[in-house]
Amino acid sequence: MIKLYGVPGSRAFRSLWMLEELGLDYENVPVNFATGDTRKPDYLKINPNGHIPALDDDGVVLFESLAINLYLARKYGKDLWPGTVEDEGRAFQWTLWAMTEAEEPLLTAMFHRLLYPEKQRDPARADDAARRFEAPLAVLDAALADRDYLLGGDFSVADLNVASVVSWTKLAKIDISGSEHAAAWLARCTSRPAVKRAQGR
Ligand SMILES: N[C@@H](CCC(=O)N[C@@H](CS)C(=O)NCC(=O)O)C(=O)O
Repeated sequence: MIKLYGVPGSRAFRSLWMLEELGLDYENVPVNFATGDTRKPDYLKINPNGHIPALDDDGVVLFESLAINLYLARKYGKDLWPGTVEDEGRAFQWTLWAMTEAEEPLLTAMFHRLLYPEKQRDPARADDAARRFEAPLAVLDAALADRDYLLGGDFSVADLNVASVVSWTKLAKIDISGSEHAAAWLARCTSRPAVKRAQGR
């Protein structure tokens, strides 16, 4: 039995989304960062970093949300895994891009506009982060100018991994409607039924 540790209101959502896309039977163990569960000794045996999500696939224990998704798509997702080595390269590229180019500015804006208590929020830091997200957003928008999805005509693990990070624009109060290709692509990805199912876990 596959076990996914983490709650939907966290980066665990990314892997819940993947599990729902794949239609796999799995148990969602609701380890919650907000209650300190992630730092308890039993959980640290599963993910010594003390973060969610973590996956246990019949003894294969993995951390890092987007790596978990690559693994799941490679192992179980005939339609979500790229059909060529070249497209695998593109899926790795976009996955690492999401983590290194997009995640930090979005997270910073989200914390300073929404998640921190009012007193701790710094509007200047939020605005700076939103500005820093403009360059990666332009890259994403250009990549989607002639295609519906990152690898071409079909939704793949590359889209899921990037969209699960870029969807933070909503909570970060960053309006991407001016980047019409990226905005339309994000709407296509996030309107998939698996997203709703993952949110409802
Ligand atoms: N790069 C990691 C980051 C995981 C992460 O930081 N998760 C947060 C929740 S969104 C967490 O577990 N925080 C609790 C803690 O660090 O104790 C991933 O994508 O899986």
